[in-house]
Amino acid sequence: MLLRATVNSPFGRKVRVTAEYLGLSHRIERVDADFRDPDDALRRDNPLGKMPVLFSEEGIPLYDSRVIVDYLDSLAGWTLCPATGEARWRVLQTQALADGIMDAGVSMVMENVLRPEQMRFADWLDFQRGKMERGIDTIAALAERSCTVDHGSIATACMLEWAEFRQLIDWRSRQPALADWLDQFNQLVPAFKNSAPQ
Ligand SMILES: N[C@@H](CCC(=O)N[C@@H](CS)C(=O)NCC(=O)O)C(=O)O
Repeated sequence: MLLRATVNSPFGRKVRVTAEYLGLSHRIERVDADFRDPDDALRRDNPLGKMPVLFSEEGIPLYDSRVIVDYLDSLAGWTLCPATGEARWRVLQTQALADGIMDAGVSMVMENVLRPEQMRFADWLDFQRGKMERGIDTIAALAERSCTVDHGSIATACMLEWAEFRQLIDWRSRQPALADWLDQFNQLVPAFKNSAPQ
């Protein structure tokens, strides 16, 4: 399988950590993608022009990251999300929240990186920062329950390290318990350490 994503994409990291944890990474080759380059095949493979895209074993260009991690889970026998019941919806809700925090962060990075300084919109940045702050507070409460390996915790761990890497929010001061949670996650998933943004 072919994965189009940079090493610093937090959504791409979700896929890489999931693949490694499930013992599938040897079946995946990663190739960088550039969403700013109109000639990059990314826009053909995913009309939204976003990474990650994973070419499945059947040759289907799969996106977005939630679909991809579900596909990988299917190959490995469905272990990363309970099939039914409240536990399933909690895992998927946590994943959606972590992804949403990353979406807000990506919007902030785009504003800061793509727009000339005089065109940056402070209210927009505050609007996105509010999503990150409320999201971090809620995810800290969810994470208090337990640390297990599933789609929700993988997305949460990728989100926390990426937000720190991009210096978008000081979640360690805001929700110190998340640091202990991340330590526990690191012990449960050694593959996570090896996939850090650079
Ligand atoms: N919902 C998507 C989000 C992916 C995403 O936003 N990726 C970023 C890079 S980390 C991107 O390619 N952005 C380009 C754009 O927004 O045009 C997913 O889960 O895969």
